[in-house]
Amino acid sequence: MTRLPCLAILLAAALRLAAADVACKLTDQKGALVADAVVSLKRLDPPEPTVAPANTATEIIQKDLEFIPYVTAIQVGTTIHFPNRDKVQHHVYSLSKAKSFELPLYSGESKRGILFDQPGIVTIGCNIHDWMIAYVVVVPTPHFAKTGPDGSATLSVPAGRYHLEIWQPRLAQPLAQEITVLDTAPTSLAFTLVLKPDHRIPRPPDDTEDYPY
Ligand SMILES: [Cu+2]
Repeated sequence: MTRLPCLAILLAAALRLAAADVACKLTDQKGALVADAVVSLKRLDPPEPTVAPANTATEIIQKDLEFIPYVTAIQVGTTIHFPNRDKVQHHVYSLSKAKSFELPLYSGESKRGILFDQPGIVTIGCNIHDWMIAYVVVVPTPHFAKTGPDGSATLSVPAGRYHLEIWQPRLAQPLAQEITVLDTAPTSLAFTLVLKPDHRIPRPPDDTEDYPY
């Protein structure tokens, strides 16, 4: 009777041991390190059961008339809250196909969180301050990471064959390829992304006067 649980524990331990690091380094066409890129790995083989997100909620704050962070990566099924840390009101919305919603003018905590229940890219804006923008990358896998200023993202995944995808706000289309992760050695991957110019709307020069926060 105790055998089965023991086997299950051994199997779980073996699967954990089989996890391997996948280290990605991203540069652009000029050789500059690329931050705010989301790397995701969806396992193709062996098939992976659908799992609920490890973190079911996170937040994107509004501070100094900006959304922070600029890019957020989440697994499908995660809720995001949008607290307003400014003295002025914000009107948060999205018209994206993967999630369209609206949080009419408010201060402080948002009355409700938004559940992101479909994979895709969701662009978040503020109706009052046109330059405020944030992106939510909703991925159908528990394996994802965002690059920091060093252009690096490391994922720890069980060995197997994966569909790798990279998204970044200035990438014309996501970069995708198949990779095989072995548990015998870490995987190091380098990517050169062809990035478009940054088309973000600039803030007004005297915004502190017009928008006292
Ligand atoms: Cu605003």
